[in-house]
Amino acid sequence: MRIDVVSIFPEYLAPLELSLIGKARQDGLLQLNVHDLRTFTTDRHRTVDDTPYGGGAGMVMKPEPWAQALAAVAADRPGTSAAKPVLIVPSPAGERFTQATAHELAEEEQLVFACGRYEGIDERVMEWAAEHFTVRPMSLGDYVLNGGEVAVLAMVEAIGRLLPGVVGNPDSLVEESHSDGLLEYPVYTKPSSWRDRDVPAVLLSGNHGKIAQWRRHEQYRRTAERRPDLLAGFDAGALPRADRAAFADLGYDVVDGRLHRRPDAGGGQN
Ligand code: JEB
Repeated sequence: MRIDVVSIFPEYLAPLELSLIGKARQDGLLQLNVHDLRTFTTDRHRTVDDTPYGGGAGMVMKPEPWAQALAAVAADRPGTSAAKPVLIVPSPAGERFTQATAHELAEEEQLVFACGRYEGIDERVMEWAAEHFTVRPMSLGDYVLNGGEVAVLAMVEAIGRLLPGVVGNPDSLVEESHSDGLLEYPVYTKPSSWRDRDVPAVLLSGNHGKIAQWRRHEQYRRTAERRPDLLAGFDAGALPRADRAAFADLGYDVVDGRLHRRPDAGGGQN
């Protein structure tokens, strides 16, 4: 896979040289190029921003440097690729970036990330870019960042670790894909007793069936407590009796294969 990132703060992308992604680059699995948007300006002050039409706070990124940068990246393609590269534009107004998005994008040959700053990029850039790219405005989540760089670090790491050969131990990817959309179970390591706190005895029992069930029930408990929204999509159609009982203890009943919060259930949530 080839990834190009355009930013006015190329140094911000330095972490991509490290760790997993840096290793993938060294191993030739990932070709990553970071471009400084200011090198595509033509004025003496290398201007990338201007005041917003219609008024309002802050500045907006000018379109022409972006068109120059993106045209240069689009022209410099690996061979005669059929598909357009995907242009990902981090934005608080984008579609939510999820694990499913990461899997989709990991199948692409070339990804280009356009890191905005200020109040964002002149909207006409996204319209123009659709001639050369599949344009995807994407948001990391519902909070406000100062620019696209931090979002790109997160997205590139999420995508990069899915590329064949990048994650050292593919077992961890297999376990993830079996995770049913629930939160993960808690993990422990040695020593078995630490500052008067013991690892749950079941994990030392050697009973693999009981361990698997305990972990599943911990997933249910955590998800009900921290992310009850995830339980609406959970397939409870073929749950063992002990698992239905675990959900009943958490205040959830199974109706037609779906979990429903019992109206009279206590336990903190509204
Ligand atoms: C991404 C960005 C800004 C309004 C206010 C502030 C370019 N989840 C996310 N939150 N914020 C961003 C994001 C993602 N992905 C994000 C790109 C830019 C914020 N800003 C600041 C823009 N509009 C500028």
